[in-house]
Amino acid sequence: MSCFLRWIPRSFIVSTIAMCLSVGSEQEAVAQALPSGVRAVNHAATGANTGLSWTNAYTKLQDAIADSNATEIWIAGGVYRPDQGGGNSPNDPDASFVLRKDLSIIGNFAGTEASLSQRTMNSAYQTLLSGDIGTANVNTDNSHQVVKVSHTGTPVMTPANTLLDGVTIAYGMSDWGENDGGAGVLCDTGGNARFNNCIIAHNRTATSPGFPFPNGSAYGGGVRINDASPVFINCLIRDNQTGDGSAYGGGVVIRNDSDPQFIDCTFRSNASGHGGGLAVKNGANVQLTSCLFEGNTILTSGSGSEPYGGGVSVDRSGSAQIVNCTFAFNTAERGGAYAQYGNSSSFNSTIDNCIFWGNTATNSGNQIGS
Ligand SMILES: [Ca+2]
Repeated sequence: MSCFLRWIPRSFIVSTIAMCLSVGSEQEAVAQALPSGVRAVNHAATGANTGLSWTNAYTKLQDAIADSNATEIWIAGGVYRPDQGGGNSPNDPDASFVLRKDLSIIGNFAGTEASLSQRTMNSAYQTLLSGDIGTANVNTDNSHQVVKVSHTGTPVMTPANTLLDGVTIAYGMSDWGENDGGAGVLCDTGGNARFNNCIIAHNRTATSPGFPFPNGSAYGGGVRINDASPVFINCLIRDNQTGDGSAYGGGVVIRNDSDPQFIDCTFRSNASGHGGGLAVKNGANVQLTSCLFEGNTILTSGSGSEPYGGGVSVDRSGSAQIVNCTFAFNTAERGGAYAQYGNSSSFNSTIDNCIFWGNTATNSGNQIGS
């Protein structure tokens, strides 16, 4: 090659390189089609809003979800709100991003990738599904549930056919009794989706909006799972909250005929009346594998009853299989890390190969209480 270049005039080489650069720029400007079934979303796109390429990406995530031909949605970093696009009304707190069977919704793209394998989980491309609609930084008008999923009929929804990956879900604000909790994510009947690499943070459920929260029933600040068995892998669930009193599950509440799994997840600084990090109720089961519960707490500022389980609470009709988990610096009145309570004397849970360190309880059971 060096012999070949030796006799070519330098000016020819320079002009050829310049031409190549020019052609490259033009190709970059051409909208490259994405794999079949993939729809692109980029809030900053200025193209045809078809979702068929990054250049022509949908600017609203709801428009991509409404595209019935989409099997996979790629979202470039930025902020997306559930009241925008897809026929939703601006400022409507009942608008949610609704997952559906046979659809994967995947965030954290730079907005140039041609294949999923090119995505890097770079925080610069954080994809925020924000419930902070209406007046910015005021939570009383925020989304009641930022993300919802349920499914009836057959074939059933499974973690293998429904995915939400690489997004942050934040600032939901749910009223228990009216919107039924799960301000970040509500997995209702048959909503057996898979959540990978998600952050669920700063969501609130209370008997009425506002802060600090009043007493009363309020279930699931971050996530509510009801008659569903979703799977959460490598997710961070932090700074979610319910009210105190008879509230359950600052991070997650699991109820009724549910058997979800949490694998390699972190629960940090969540708070509730019971189960600051996670609460199991009404005969449900949970499988916790290689999870960290750190700095979750129980709220006792009001006339709270049974302020159990800073990290995890399980009522005696329910159960948990906890393997290879760490509980550190969680606090409660009873059972700083873990509490099982109720009228029955049965203990249905298993706790294997776990670390309990630095948890505290003001009444009884710094680590495990009942
Ligand atoms: Ca707001």
